[in-house]
Amino acid sequence: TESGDGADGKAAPPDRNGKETLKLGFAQVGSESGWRIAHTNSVIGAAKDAGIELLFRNADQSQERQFESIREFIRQRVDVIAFSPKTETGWEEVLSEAKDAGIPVILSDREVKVKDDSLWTAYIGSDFREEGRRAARWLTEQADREPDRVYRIVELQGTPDSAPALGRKKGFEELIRDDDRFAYAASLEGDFTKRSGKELMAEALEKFGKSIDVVYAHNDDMALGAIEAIEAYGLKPGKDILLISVDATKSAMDALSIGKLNLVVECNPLLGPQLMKAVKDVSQGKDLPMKIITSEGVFTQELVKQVKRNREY
Ligand code: GYE
Repeated sequence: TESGDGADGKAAPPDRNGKETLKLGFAQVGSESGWRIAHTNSVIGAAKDAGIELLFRNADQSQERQFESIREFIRQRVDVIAFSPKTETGWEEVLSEAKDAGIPVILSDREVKVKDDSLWTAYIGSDFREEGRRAARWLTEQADREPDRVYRIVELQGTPDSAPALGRKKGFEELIRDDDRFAYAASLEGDFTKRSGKELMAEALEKFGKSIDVVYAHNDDMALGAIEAIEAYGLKPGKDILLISVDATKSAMDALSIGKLNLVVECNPLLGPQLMKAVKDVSQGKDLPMKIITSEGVFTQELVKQVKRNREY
């Protein structure tokens, strides 16, 4: 029709003919971890490669700031908004505003829990619950080799109410809950930083000392902090206490290769290229799958020797 409206009354997707540059607003959660830095670099690099104009804001782990950035993107009339939600909950209002403005929202690496799933268009990231199961699966295999032993676990959780912390906890528990070879000494709330891992581990050691057998950290940075606390306490990480972490950043792979970590579950931060493809697709009116899940594995001390050391992140 002359007005450019579709027959169903909905606005037709803009015909860009490559003339206009797509504008993407990205509200990053923070710079809390090595994973996050790699993710940020991937998003910025991929936008450049794809010729997409990127408005990038970093919220420093504040949900309020993410709200502000999303509202700023709406005012600036970006074509697509993407963000990495700090927590699962609390997004109804701001995402409704984006929907009312007709701006599609893509979730990069963390999911939200909202009553109305039409508030977001697609999720690109990992299956966190499966990551938790992978961590527990390895632990149960270790336990199978040493019958009659009980493993007392300290869990270092990521940011409260964040999708990765919830999923990694749930998946892990699923496998060990009904197995009396495993018991929690403590499950402590951290925030994915090395600092929180070190502080929480120091506290746990004060309380439980040598009775701790395993540390399950929801990310590498917290595990690396825990390693420092364990060493400061006079114990050997990876030997006196087994350590499991998630992400597989370079510094964790190094710790794994010298025996200070025992298992690293992979979580891929290089999500920029997939995001840019999704931004283009959605702007052309193409349907996107609701969930685009990254395929990942695990690294043991044996395996890490075989993988290339020149990791990108
Ligand atoms: O595992 C952690 C980061 O959301 C998957 O956030 C991401 C997590 C990642 O701070 O290191």
